[in-house]
Formats: sequence, structure tokens, C-alpha cells
Amino acid sequence: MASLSNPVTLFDPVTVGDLTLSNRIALAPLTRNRAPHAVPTAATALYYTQRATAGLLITEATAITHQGQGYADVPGLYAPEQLAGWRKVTDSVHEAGGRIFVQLWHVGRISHNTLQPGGQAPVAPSAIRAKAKTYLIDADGNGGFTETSEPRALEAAELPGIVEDYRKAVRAAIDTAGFDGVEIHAANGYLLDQFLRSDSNHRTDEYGGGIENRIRFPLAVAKAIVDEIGGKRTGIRISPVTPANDASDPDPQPLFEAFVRALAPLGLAYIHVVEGATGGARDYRQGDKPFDYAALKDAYRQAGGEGAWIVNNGYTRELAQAAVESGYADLVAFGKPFIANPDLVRRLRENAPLNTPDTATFYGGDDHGYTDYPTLD
Ligand code: 8OZ
Repeated sequence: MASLSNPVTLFDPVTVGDLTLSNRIALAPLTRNRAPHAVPTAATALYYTQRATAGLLITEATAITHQGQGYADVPGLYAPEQLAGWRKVTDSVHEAGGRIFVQLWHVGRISHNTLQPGGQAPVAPSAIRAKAKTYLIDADGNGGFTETSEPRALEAAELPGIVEDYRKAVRAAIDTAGFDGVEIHAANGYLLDQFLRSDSNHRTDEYGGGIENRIRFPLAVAKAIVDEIGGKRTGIRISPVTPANDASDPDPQPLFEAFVRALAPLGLAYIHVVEGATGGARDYRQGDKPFDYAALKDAYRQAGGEGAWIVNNGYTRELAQAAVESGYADLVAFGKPFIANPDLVRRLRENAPLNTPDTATFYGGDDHGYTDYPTLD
């Protein structure tokens, strides 16, 4: 037990759902665009296994359906060869003593016709094009960023089908791909976040308008997943103020407090919060007030939510240790530092220097910048 003389550290075990994790450091979900034809490879397995000393690995965002795809060479969770590829990843991670959740992705409007089934328009709560780019790879294998396509608005009658897509994906994620759990991607301006925020959701039916309506579809997805595999194997990621992918809402505080209050009864394993602009400024704000993350957590706890509280974005060793020691956070997820330091847990424990991530090899490419960062030994 923690006491004043023995404060909780990043290196102490923590319970998440039914799992006892060996430390409080998580690998944040990181898109790497190295899954040709949406299938994870042997390199994917090596990459995650190299990082298996994290208490929890959260995979890169993984499309639940072809319609949920928005980028070249990102993995999926809907075709047999994708599930088989992931099975090799999870077997290898488990053999190394790690625990791994898959991040469930539907990009909504952050896509391009050429990536969609039949070359159709991407789908969204409303037919509003995002001022955002996606990543495509041309026939010669050259990658580049391109404007997202104009989406079409989903009919209300189509939404149960998307809920079923999530259900099917999580069943397969657990039974076939061998994941320990799933993380619902409700962050960074993708489909579920598009429903949450007023600037991307102009619907006039029960899925748009006031906060209760805008949280309805993301909540329906979460409920279906919990019904399918249980709350203890389900986490969710939110990013209340991020401007990523043109995500925008003038009043995020009551919106996200209402959302976590509504999630509280589901018994989720964790809530994962991106604080600030994803990959950028921690003090980024939308609306006229700074976002109060402690109030967000209080809202969840007051509503009976008992899941672990995972924080992310720009955490240094000192910030992370302080967040855990104060009791504010149960785990801290690291992104860029984990790209460049497969043995990040050891380096943080020993306060060893960190390798610098090479931004040129973040998205796409070969094993360079993926599986070839050096460890301390
Ligand atoms: C960077 C590049 C492409 C996708 C996210 C899944 O922001 C992503 C992503 C990040 O959540």
C-alpha cells in the first residue's frame, strides 16, 4: 500500500479490469502505417513485443470495417488475414509477459473515397467536410498527405449496423486475435468524436443537437461492446479539447463530463484522456476556459465510475511520476518516447537518457525507425 514514506510510483502494479499490470506505464496508441493491405506483419509483432515491458500496450488505431478505414497501410480487424496477423502479435506479446488491448477505429469523415468500399464517400454524422488531411500511398509506393473527401451523412437507420460492426470486431478481437481487451477510439476527430462535437454534428434527429443527443451514438457503441465482452475488457479514449482532424466544440467541459457520467455505469476497465492538443500543447483549449481535467475525473467518480484513469500527452518522467503519486492518474500513456525507446520502462526507472524520435519515420516506411531503435544494452 502507498503511504507518505512509500508513495506510489510508475513502477508499481495496478489493476485494470481483471488484470494486474506490472507497472503504470502504457504504450499509447500510435499510427505507424506499416500494415500493407491492412494486415499486421512479423515486424508489427516484433515492434509490440519489444515494448512488452509496458504495463499495458494499446495498439495503433485498427479499423473495425473497411468503411472505418481512412489511411493507407493501417491495420484492420475485419478480415481473416488481419485477425491472423494480430494473433501472431498477441501470442508474441503474451509470451514476453505483456498485456495488449486493440484500439477500435472508425474514422468517419477522416477518409478518402479511394480508401472506401466501392470508392464511395466516407460517412459522418453530417455532410460536412473536415479541414484535415489523410495519408495515401500511390501506385509507385510513395506516401503523402491528401485532403479528406466530402462525407455523406449517415441515416439513423444505418447506425445499428455500425454498432453491430463494433460488436463483431470485439468478438473477433478477443476470440480470434487473442487481445486482452479493447479500447474504443472516441478521440481525435474520428467517427465517435464527430458525433460528440457540435461543429461536426448538425443532426436534427435524436443523435444531434443537445449534449444528451450527441453522446447517444458513442454511448450505444460502448454499451454494445460491454454487452459483448464485458466492461472489464473495455476501455475508451477521449480527447476533450484536441483540434486534431478538425475536431471542434465551443463548450467541451459539460459535454465530456456528461459523457463520462453516462459511461460510469458500464464498469469500464479504464478511461484514457488525451490532455490538450494531441501530440501538441498540453494547455490547448477550446472555448473560453481552460479544460478542467480533475473535474472530468470527479464527474466520473461521482457517477460511480471505478475504471482506471489513464492520462496522456507530453508527459515527462517528472510529470508522470507526480500524476501517479498524487493519485490523479492510475497510469500514464507515452507515445513519441515509446516510439524511440523500446525499453522506455527501464529507462524511466533508471532515469537513463532517452533516444530522440525521428519524425521522418513515424508514418510508413520499413523497419528503420520502427524496430531498430537501440535499447540500453
Ligand atoms: C496520426 C496519423 C494518423 C492517424 C489518431 C489514429 O490521431 C490517429 C492518427 C494519428 O488518433
